[in-house]
Amino acid sequence: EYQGIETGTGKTLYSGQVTLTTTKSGSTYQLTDGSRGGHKTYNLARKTSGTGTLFTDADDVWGTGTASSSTSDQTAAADAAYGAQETWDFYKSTFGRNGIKNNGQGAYSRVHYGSNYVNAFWDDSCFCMTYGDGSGNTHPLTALDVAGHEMSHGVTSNTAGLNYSGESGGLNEATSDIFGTGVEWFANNAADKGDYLIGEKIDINGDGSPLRYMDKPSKDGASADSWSSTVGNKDVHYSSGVANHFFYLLAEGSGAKTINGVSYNSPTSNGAKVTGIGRDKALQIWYKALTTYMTSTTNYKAARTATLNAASALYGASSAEYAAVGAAWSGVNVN
Ligand code: ASN
Ligand code: ZN
Ligand code: CA
Repeated sequence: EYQGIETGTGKTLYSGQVTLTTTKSGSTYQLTDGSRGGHKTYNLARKTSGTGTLFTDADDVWGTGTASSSTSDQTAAADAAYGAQETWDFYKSTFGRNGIKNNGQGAYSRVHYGSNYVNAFWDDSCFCMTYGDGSGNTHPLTALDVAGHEMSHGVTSNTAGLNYSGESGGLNEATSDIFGTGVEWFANNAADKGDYLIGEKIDINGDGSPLRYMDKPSKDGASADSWSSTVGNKDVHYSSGVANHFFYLLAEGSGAKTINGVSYNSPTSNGAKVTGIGRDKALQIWYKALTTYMTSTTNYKAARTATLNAASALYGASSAEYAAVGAAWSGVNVN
């Protein structure tokens, strides 16, 4: 009998079969990731408070790959653990960031929150994220981009600290969509390929449409494609559209294209053409802006300055990357 880091198998709902880092204690496996700050996955079994019960298992195979309304269901846990694992690895390998606080500390996840709860959320006070099971308790909100989105709220809290209202709130939400999408691309999972859609796997609308579109945010019927003086009055999940659209334009450029089988068409508000610099550079610019130049009160105008400063520091003020940042913001009416 020994206690150590193990490699288990997750049979997830959204990401197929994956490997999960687990811990062996005696003859029982725990859903504790000893190689990523000790991140643990707990079962709330429909309660709405407390930490819940740590998932344990006899054979280190977690879940069945099928949605279940059982409160002991491991499948949602496998998705949540995988999302936390990929998010940790995304931040580490893309930015050299060692966990949400950059101090090596793992967070924890709680699944099966409440009954028919159609949301997921990050909470700074517990340093944890929580997932509902969706409608009918069989559509857990545990997809990869959602996990990356929620954990990125923790990163924002521990860096720029963007206030969660007005334009800074839209920037806070967009940061979570940008890095949530970054996690999805990073994971390179055959069952959940990278895209610029948010929450496409959870089918929250019941018609296969995603929660949000980064190429043309207004496709959701509520988000802003570009800045206006009243954009800060919108819900933060809709004012985020300006920055999500900026990020898409910066990474991929304006116009129509198809990536991984998904068609995008991203017009600019000024009609000017934007040439993308690629996702990797766009992510580096946003991360440097978030962690170095943005503050709790950064608005869209200041975000333009912050990202230009980031591009200048990373690539130089006369670089194509710097020019693309300016062009992408102008393409969403942030001048
Ligand atoms: N899923 C939502 C979010 O991350 C939760 C909320 O609105 N509190 O923003
Ligand atoms: Zn959010
Ligand atoms: Ca997605």
